[in-house]
Amino acid sequence: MKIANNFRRVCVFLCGLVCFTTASFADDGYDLWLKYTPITNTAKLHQYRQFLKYIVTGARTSTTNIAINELENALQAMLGVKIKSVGSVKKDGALVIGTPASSSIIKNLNYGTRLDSLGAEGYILAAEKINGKRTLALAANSDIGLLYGVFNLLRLIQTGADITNINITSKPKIQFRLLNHWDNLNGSVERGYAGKSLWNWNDLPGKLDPRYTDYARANASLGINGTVINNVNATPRILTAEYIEKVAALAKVFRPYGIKMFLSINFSSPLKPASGPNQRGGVGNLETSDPLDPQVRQWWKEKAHELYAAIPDFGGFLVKANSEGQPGPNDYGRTQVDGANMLAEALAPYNGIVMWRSFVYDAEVDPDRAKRAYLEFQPKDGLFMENVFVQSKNGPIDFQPREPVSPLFGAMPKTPLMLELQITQEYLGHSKHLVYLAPMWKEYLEFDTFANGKGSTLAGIVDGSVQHQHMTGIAGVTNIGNDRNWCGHLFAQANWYAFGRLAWDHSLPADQIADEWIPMTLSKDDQVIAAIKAMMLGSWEACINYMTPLGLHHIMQEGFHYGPQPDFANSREDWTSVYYHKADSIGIGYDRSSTGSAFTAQYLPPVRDLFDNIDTCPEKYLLWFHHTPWDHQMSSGRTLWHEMCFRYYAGVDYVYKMQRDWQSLEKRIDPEIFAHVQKKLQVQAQDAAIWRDTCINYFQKFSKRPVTEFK
Ligand code: GCW
Repeated sequence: MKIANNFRRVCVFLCGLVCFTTASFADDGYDLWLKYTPITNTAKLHQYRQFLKYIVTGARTSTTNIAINELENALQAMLGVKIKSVGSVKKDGALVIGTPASSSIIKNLNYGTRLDSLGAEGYILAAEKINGKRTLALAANSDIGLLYGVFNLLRLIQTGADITNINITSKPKIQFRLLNHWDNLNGSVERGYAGKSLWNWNDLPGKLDPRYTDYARANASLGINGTVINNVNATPRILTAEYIEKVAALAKVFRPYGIKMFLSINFSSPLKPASGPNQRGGVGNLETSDPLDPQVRQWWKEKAHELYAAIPDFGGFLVKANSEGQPGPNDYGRTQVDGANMLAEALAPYNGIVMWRSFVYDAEVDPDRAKRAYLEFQPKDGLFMENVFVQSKNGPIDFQPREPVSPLFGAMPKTPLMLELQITQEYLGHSKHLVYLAPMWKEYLEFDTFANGKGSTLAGIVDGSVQHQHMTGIAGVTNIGNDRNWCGHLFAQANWYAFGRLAWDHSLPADQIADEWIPMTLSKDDQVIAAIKAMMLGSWEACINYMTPLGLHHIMQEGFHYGPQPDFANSREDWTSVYYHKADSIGIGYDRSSTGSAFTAQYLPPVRDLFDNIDTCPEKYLLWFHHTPWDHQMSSGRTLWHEMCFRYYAGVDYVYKMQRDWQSLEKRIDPEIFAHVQKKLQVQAQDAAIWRDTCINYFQKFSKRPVTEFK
């Protein structure tokens, strides 16, 4: 990124010479939210210069070197002055950075219990008087904590915060904050819409793309502390000696940024090539991968040993088993618990963890797909080893534009559940649609499960406060690829950003996260910020409206999951669209109430009763839980059919409004970014209208009621 910055500076200079203009430079989006543009507010500039005249550090390590370099570069870019590192506090304006162990100045501040309670990753950032001099102190228990503190300080400066009397204590609410890549070893990315995989497997381990460092740096700036670099539909090859060496090279790049390496594994790995049930091929020498077979267990133990020899701080395994054709313990008549515990046993000596996914939907378990994961997993509560997470998607189906929260959360008090969110917009317009996902994640996180009485939010389940879990975790299926701007759509960067920020602190409001991201990425002009924030905040609801309003779901194009295909038919019933919407002459929606599939019974009261009754079910979930008559009265006074029409039109109109609002910012946004987003919005507008028209025309065949165009 430094190179990109320098390159840009040259471009700015040349552009200034040629055009005699102070207009902004062309921005290709590579620098994400770490642009460090000059502070133009003179009062703030003065304040920051007063407080940040020089840096005082203790003993240096690779991580503190990163932190100090980041500070020096960023402060020079933003404040226009060179900030030096010196040994002691002699005059006003020192930024003192250290742990009690590395810095005697920090130690003498006697933060004591305040620091103790921050764990390994938290930090204190406070205005202090040291030797009678005005000082800013950044203290942590570890170098990684210092790095996080540095990034926070730089965020505060980028967003124009007043730091005069600053006194911040911050620590992550969730322990494991991971990205999940669905990257294949051939360079493709499952559900990836930003180019190819970042990992150049052919060049590893010898050649390290500088982009790996930029990736680690961007994640560290958010507090993300681990990454699963390969697809859950995993090839056994990732566990060969050849690939372990490549993975170790990446792990080495990530390590000083506090990012731990994790891998998705294939359950058939111990098999010899093309053997066992269904002629599955592994990379071992065994005839079976039965988790209760002693040879198989030994194979995994040896593999763990080999992995930890190469990557001493390796994090653990993510596993998709007996799901969508992936192998698993069921192939041998064993349970998911048998499979998870075998791996957990192999990793336990090294403090590694297993993230065992609950994304299973075997049709034999129940006709209603929404019920299946709960039915398979909930009875297993308490049977998993201590170092096993059950990793569950936020909803019971599959990352739909909106889902009720999966009833598994709260129903497995003896098992740590890792929440899996999807940052990549598989069902929300890929990298073509501007959809800001923070409001969606907030809706999920704030959902009250009532698992331990009122206030048992999903966030509280995930952070362990409700059911007192000994380990906690959250994962985001990433939207990163090798596109120059990382995420395909410039605004998709906001989703990466928001995921990281919420993983650190799920109590942050969605609008506050936008308030951080916009000035760091697009503009520091208050009016521009307000306009863009308004666009972002309504964009998720709009997307729901033009795709799947009122609790509709899974009516996307088969496989592709982009456009609408409400008439999709298939021999596998739970893959058809009709299975999900159940439109007929009477009405539309899946009856999951006690008169139907009784999925509602998986929730705890009062949620169960709220969802079960069509009169109390929130309208946003209506068609998820109830087959609802076309003339059902909605709270708006409209009938269901008219409300559907209204929503489909409102959703598309919102996109038109975003187009107009963006257009009005033309002169105030970097021209390259402006044109990029303008083009994306055009596509979104066209495709949103296709969604609306296809769905309304299709559903009208059942409703047989006139279409009202709400304009
Ligand atoms: O949503 C579905 C996707 C698959 C994905 C699967 C999963 C990685 O369509 O592409 O596979 O979920 O989460 O395992």
